[in-house]
Amino acid sequence: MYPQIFSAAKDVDRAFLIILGFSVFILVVVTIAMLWFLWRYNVKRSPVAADIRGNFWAEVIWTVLPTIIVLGLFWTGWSSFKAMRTIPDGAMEVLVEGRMWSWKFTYANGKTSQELYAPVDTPLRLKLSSRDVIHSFYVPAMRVKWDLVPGMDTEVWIQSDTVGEYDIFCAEYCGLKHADMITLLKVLPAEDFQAWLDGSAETEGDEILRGLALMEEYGCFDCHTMDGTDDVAPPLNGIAGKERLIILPDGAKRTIKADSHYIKTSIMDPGAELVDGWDDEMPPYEGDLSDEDANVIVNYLLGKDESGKPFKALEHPGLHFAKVEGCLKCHTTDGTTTGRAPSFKGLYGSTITVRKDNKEKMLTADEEYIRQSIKHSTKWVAEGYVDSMPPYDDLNEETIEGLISFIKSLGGKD
Ligand code: HEC
Ligand code: HEC
Ligand SMILES: [Cu+2]
Repeated sequence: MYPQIFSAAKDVDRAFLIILGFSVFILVVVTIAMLWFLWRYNVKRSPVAADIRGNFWAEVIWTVLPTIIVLGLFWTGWSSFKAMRTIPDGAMEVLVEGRMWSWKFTYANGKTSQELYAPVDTPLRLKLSSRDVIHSFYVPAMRVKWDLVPGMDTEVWIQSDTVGEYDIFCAEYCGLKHADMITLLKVLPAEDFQAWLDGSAETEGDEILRGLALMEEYGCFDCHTMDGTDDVAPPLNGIAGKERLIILPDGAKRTIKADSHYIKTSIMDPGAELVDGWDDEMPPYEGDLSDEDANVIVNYLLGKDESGKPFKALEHPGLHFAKVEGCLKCHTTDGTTTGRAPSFKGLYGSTITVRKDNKEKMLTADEEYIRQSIKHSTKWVAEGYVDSMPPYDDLNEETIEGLISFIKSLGGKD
């Protein structure tokens, strides 16, 4: 059995052991009685069956005794159930969203993650909801299993007295990749948890997302793309190590390699090292962007985390959204198909056949169609697929824009 790390779960184990122990005891008693009757009332030993009618005490015993036993078993179950269902006041709230086929955890400060982080010795109130079909939130180490039913808000609570990592499963068959709905409950010391929540201790994915979020916040993508195409400014993907011909304020030209110093100067004081061929249009971010945030962006553009460890080469910002929102559980980005959903590659601008009820029509996958498909406000379903995509109508505009531009960057069929 998993270790006992949750006080309320200890009662569950106790109820389980009492009921199991009692069942084994009854099994043994009944088996012994049966064997004894076989031997004692064998036709050789008692050729004539006794005809017994009515026995007050026997009837009292077989009515009262089982009633007591059943009530006792009920009590052990009930008391553990009550402990699991009584959520302590002031428990930390986390929203748990189940969707085909991943989990999303949202904390009070708006931070989201795909693994459930929790501080040790702190009760968590988990508010469960489902985006699409019925899922079941199952944490064996907590002895907690509760259904997520679309349209119905439910909650459970957990608390761990030990730091560690524990499995989380979906325990309700929810379609093809149901088995992929595995993630971790990561119980951290309180300070580490706070640091994680405030975003200063980073995992690879978070670091990428922070750089990305900052760039979005400061409007960098209004002028720069991340997919190699020119906008009013040079694209920023793959900038690390690129040779740049720059113009210094005195008009002199120089060729340099884009390192962290250059990138930071380009952000804080763009006029100081202007890229040849581009206008001096970028606003200086000196004084606006804090030094720390600027470093996060620089690292993001260099493809390194804070400690200088490289993370996978810079990708299109929308790809991160696609990963975080779970789109890639069903869609691929390389033109292959999982059979579950059309690939994003080559989707943009392609002609596709969609159907609704028995009607069928051809249309071009333009921006608007992609946007509606994501929000799921069309009930038109791509030919050859079933309508298994969950609606994403609560994504914010930036995320949707990012997803659309990512799908566009993967090109059209023509
Ligand atoms: C108003 C449009 C605009 C905005 C907003 C903008 N930039 Fe720029 N950026 C430019 C232009 C134009 C250039 C090329 C001229 C130059 O070097 O200043 C440039 C150059 C750069 C360069 C050097 C690129 C190279 O190829 O060498 C970097 C790095 C950069 N910007 C990062 C950022 C970041 C990070 C942000 C957001 C914090 C941002 N930019 C916001 C217009 C913009
Ligand atoms: C559970 C699997 C699943 C997930 C998760 C999923 N999709 Fe889909 N998606 C589908 C299926 C199946 C279709 C085709 C049926 C239809 O048109 O509704 C589809 C269709 C689409 C289409 C229209 C493509 C076409 O050929 O008509 C777009 C665009 C799209 N999805 C984008 C997304 C984005 C963006 C996300 C993440 C925010 C996402 N999907 C998440 C299953 C999924
Ligand atoms: Cu599920």
